[in-house]
Amino acid sequence: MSDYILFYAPGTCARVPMTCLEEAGVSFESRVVSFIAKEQRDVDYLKLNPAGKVPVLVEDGRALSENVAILGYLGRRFPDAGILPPAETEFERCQHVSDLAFCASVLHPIVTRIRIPERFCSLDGARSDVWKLAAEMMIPHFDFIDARLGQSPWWYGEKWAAMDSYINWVWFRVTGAGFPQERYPNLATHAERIAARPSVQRVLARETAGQEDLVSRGLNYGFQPVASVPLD
Ligand SMILES: N[C@@H](CCC(=O)N[C@@H](CS)C(=O)NCC(=O)O)C(=O)O
Repeated sequence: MSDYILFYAPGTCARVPMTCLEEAGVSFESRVVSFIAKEQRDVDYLKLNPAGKVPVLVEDGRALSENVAILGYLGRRFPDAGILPPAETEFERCQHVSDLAFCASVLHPIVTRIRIPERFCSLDGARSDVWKLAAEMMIPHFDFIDARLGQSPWWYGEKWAAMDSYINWVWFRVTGAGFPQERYPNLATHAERIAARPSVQRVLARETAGQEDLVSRGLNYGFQPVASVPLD
């Protein structure tokens, strides 16, 4: 019997808390949610998270949603896992929350527009407009992140933290949707460091198993990339 259940879908932002659970070395069950079958809108799932989103972390029958809350909880619950960096003061702790919220509230909505622009337009041919506007919105954020990652291997210096996996998920998602990588060498080498972590390899194996389960049930999520649009 696992201590935790994590509801996730392959490739989604649930990869970040899943990585933290692996880094903490705790036993957890990962339960795949099919977006094609709209399982995130099932009555029972909405009882766990009324927003109908992954991730959801279940502990002792209680559900926690929203990455900032889940990552903050896991960071405090497993202080030796390095999920959150050390903080001397309440102000520093809140700065770390602010970093995670930057990923969740600023970057993630841009990711969604780049990945699934059709959710934000109805006119034929407007997908590429939404993609382009969102990609241009991402540029100053990536400029800032890339410059910071040029100063040290990880976001907070010499050690991995959840923030690194969150940034890497954003990078993985948008570069997988045609966002150009060339301007961001530090994000690219950071991605190589992330991929080398045993925790991440275990997460990818779980995602692959989940993906195979979806495919076997005829529930593969068919991603439709936008044809390449030059950025200004
Ligand atoms: N603010 C939420 C965002 C979660 C979210 O948007 N999850 C996406 C996957 S990356 C999702 O579940 N999408 C399903 C849907 O919108 O129907 C968090 O940080 O946990």
